Amino acid sequence: MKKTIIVSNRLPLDVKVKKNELEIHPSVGGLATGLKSVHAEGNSLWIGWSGLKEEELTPALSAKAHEAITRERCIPVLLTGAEVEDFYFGFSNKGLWPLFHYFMEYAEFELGQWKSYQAVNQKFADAVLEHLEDGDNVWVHDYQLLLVPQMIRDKKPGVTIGFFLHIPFPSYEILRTFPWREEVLQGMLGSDLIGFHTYDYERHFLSSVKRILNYEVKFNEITCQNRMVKVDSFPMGIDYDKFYQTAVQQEAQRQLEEQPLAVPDGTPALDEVQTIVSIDRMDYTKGIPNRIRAFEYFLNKYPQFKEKVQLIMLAVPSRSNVPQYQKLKRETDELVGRINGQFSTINWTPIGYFYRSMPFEGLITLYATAPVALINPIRDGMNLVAKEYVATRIHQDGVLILSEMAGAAKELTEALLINPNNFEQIADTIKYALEMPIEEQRSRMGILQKRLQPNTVEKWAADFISALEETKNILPVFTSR
Ligand code: ADQ
Repeated sequence: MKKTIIVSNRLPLDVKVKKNELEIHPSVGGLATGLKSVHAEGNSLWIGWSGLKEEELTPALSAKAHEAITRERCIPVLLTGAEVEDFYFGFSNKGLWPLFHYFMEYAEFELGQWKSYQAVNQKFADAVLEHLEDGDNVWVHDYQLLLVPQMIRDKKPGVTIGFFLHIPFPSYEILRTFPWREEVLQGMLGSDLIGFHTYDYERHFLSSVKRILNYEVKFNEITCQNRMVKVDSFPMGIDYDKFYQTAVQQEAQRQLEEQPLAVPDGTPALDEVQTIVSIDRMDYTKGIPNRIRAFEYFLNKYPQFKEKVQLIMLAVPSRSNVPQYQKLKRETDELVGRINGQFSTINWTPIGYFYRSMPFEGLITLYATAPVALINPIRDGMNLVAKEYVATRIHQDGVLILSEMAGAAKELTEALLINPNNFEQIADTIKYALEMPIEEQRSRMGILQKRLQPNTVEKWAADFISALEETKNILPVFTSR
């Protein structure tokens, strides 16, 4: 039976060696969370890195790890310590990640790291080729593997390959500064179908292909040499029912304990401390320092909210050996410390800050108990947290404040959209959100939920795969298949 081979940098399992034993956890992050439900359907093989370095493994541990990973229908690509440094932390996370998120001043490009990026992409392509059977679809994911589609195509010209980029695709003016711009575009164009979260990213890609490679672009189709490549947007959804149903179960439990969630029946009274929640990976693209500074600005501008509102920030540790991330962590710690030191009273701490991962149940409680969510990335491909917040609002109350720089803002237009650099606007919007009458909350949230509920992550994957299948019908005109 033909299968889908999912290829992503990380597997859905994170494996570590501790005291000569293996520790296995599910991976956190948007891509892993989204594709797990696709993989659960059973007709796929997932190829990626498990988080282990070659040097850490004794033969016994290696066999154990292999057994545990393959049991989950996953194939590990093993990386050396040097590859993790140069390909992953180096080229991918110090080069491509900041560049594609418009943080040009953070982007570093080193020839040695580029060579490692090429070599590791080849390792992934080889792993795919080893497991590829006739009729299989290959679905490659994200910025760490931009060269993989063409590497596979070089060896197997007839195979059907899809590529999805989970982060923004930058405008031509940004991409043209990149030393290996032709190579990454050619790498992606090894695909039959290239997907982005939004139409804007798609447009940026098409314009770069036209201007850098001089290929013919008609609507969303690119003619490159003897093939045609289709480009489209597929906004990723979430496992809506899982979030909604867990929130329903938690509320049923609260009712048993006679502590149901308080839902305002008019304009919110603010007689208890209200929480504003934010959840992200600790990443400079997520706007964490901006959020804290904007919240400080809000407390100064509207002092009547002191002791009435608490910002709860959950930040999951991420790429913590990259210097920019260490700097961000220090800056966040200092800002939280300074503001809590300045504003706290015996009964109130303005910012509750948690630097850790959190189990799923805890995430749901956080979403469900916060009347406001403040999601203000500086740039974000999509941002699933915003969608998860909407899905847990079972009483249709609650207000989502969302950065217009998140891909999700294109769909979630009934959220209160803000520019993450405009503190005045954020402060006014927080006030507006905290005072929003319940009727307006319900009307906005109701529309958001209606839009998100049917557009699940399963549908996203199914839409992508069926568009990929479609390419088989149009391509033979151009190819030798
Ligand atoms: P991320 O940058 O990781 O994803 P996001 O889309 O918000 O960002 O997804 C984060 C996921 O991790 C969410 O499902 C969330 O529930 C989970 N998570 C976050 N913090 C957590 C915590 N403390 N504990 C447990 N779980 C936590 C990348 C892109 C995004 C894009 C996704 C999917 O950067 O723009 O939306 O891929 O394509």
